[in-house]
Amino acid sequence: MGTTTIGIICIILVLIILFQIAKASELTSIIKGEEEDQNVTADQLVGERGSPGEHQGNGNAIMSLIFVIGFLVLTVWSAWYYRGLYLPEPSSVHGMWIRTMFFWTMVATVPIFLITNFVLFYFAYKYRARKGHKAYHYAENNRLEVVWTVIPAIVMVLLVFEGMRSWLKITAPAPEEAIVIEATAQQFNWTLRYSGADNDLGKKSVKYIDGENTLGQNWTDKPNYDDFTADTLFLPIGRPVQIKINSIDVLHSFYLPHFRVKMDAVPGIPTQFWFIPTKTTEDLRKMEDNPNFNYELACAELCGQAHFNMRKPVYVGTEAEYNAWLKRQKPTIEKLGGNEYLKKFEHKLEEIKKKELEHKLDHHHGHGDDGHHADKKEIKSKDLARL
Ligand SMILES: [Cu+2]
Repeated sequence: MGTTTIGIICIILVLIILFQIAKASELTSIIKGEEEDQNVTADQLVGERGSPGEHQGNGNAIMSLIFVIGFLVLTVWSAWYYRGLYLPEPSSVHGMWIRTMFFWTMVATVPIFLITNFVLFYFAYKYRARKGHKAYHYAENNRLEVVWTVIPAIVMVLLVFEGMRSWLKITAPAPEEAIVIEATAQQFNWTLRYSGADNDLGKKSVKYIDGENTLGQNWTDKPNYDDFTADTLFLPIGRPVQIKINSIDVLHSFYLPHFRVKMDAVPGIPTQFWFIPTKTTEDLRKMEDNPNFNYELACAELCGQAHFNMRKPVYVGTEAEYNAWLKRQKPTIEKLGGNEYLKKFEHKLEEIKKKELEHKLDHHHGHGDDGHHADKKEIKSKDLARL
């Protein structure tokens, strides 16, 4: 979906809003005719409620004023008090776009939030029931309604438009030269598989998963030979990285908070995300004035009892550091035992094929009508033989 398409959709939505306003103001002018002489005095209200007196009205009014002032002051204060816990400036290219979007969303919404919440409670205080005060019945003001509908509608459309534009850039296909890494989620661990020198991940299937072959790699597929798994998500600065995300049990979420990367890991539906790291771990250590700082990969989906434990260290280094690290990594096939293991795997493949064939035959035999008839006939002939 291109930018033009989104633009057209936005215009259509604005037109629908304007049409709804026109219809609503038409309806209110009809109702208006039936709503005259409904002004009520505070005295009448007090009388109807059985004279609770002015005290209760005052008490509630003052409480709501205290509540809203306390609430707004605490909101602002807590945002300031916890400022040290906020994430540092994003360490990725698209992270900066997301930050800019957050900034403008806050500019558009925070003042409105503060003003409307204050006014809501302040008016409850200001217009409390008092003896001798007559409530002024103010039914409608079309111009005012148009203003407070159209302005927020335009602001919202602009925010959504910018959001969609960024989202399309972020989720666009990864560049050819991107380093391809696979992240497999399971309770409660991430397995990171690098695609190796060919930058191509070998095929895998749940059929092949066992104690040794934990990802279920298909060892007849050559691109698997140079694939390796790593305990750290090691990335070079400035290079695009594509993460192919999948899960072998429940829902998880691949989350790199400092890079503003977050994507669900869904069993059966592979997802992906690509990004460019812009700050090394060393940069962050200096920025945060913390020599022990480390980036982190976390699971952001409450996936079970040890969900909190589902994390991996992330390290962003220079290109030279990355190459040196690559040299130290051993392909999975080597760790499994090389050719010896490949022979074992071939054997396993044959067994799997045999089982599949047996299963197919079983299936055919058990459910086919002919099978049943044949069984019955056999029994009958045996019985006859006995007689
Ligand atoms: Cu998880």
